[in-house]
Amino acid sequence: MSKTMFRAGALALALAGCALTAAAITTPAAAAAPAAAGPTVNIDNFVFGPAAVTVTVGTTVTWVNRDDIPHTVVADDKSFKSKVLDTDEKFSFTFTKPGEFGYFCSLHPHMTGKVIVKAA
Ligand SMILES: [Cu+2]
Repeated sequence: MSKTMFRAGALALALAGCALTAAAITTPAAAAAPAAAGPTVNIDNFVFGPAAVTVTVGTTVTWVNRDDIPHTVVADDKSFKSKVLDTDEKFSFTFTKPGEFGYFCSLHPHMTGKVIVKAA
């Protein structure tokens, strides 16, 4: 009797393990975006660094606030706009058109940067 129960428990664990494995395999594929991962711009001491990055069309740029005060990332032409980023929060934007995209921090407008997007 107890042996049977043990086996049933082991089978349940094995099935649970299979379900977890299947979920682990399925999730990243479903979340995969066509965009290429691109450079990271660190926001530190009221500076976007590097101040200018050059990417190709389809590249995602990620900003990370390494400062201990909030900042934002807002395009001059408003084509992208982050929420207020607290320390260690991130914002990503995928550039789909070539051009030069200046941006600034709406909380500290003297903070500026630029993304140069080249045709792929
Ligand atoms: Cu700021």
